[in-house]
Amino acid sequence: MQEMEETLFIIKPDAISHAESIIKRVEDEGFEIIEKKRLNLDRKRASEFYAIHKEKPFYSELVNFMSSGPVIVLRLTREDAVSYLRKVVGTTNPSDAAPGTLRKEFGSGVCTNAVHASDSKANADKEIAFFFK
Ligand code: IDP
Ligand code: MG
Repeated sequence: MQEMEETLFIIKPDAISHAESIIKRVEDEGFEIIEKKRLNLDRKRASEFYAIHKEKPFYSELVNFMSSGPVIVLRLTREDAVSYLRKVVGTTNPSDAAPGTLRKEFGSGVCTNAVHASDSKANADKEIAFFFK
């Protein structure tokens, strides 16, 4: 039996109109929602959240996008939550993502890719603390 973990999931501004289907999909995959909130990230909070990417050429595009409208932030739990959710989400670029993944279904570009999922247990802990502690 695998270990219970928590991970952070975000429905990005481009996918907010699909929030209901996305949340249903995540629950159907066996995740439980511990906490959930809808909020607007201002530029400062979005920059802080993605600070790890501040040297990347797409950083300002990403910060603009993430502060362009409401997001829904979810604290999720499941066995093997971090890597399992990354599989459900799919690759960064929706055009490379496997059929059935959330980014394939709801993403429209490498920046506007519908959802965020923590990429490691350590980052999941940090990201959960960023929004919920
Ligand atoms: P990930 O979300 O799949 O972990 P990262 O490389 O950590 O991908 O990038 C964080 C976010 O930055 C992506 O989800 C996407 O929204 C955006 N992004 C990544 N690469 C590009 C790019 O080349 N152009 C524009 N935006 C990008
Ligand atoms: Mg990442």
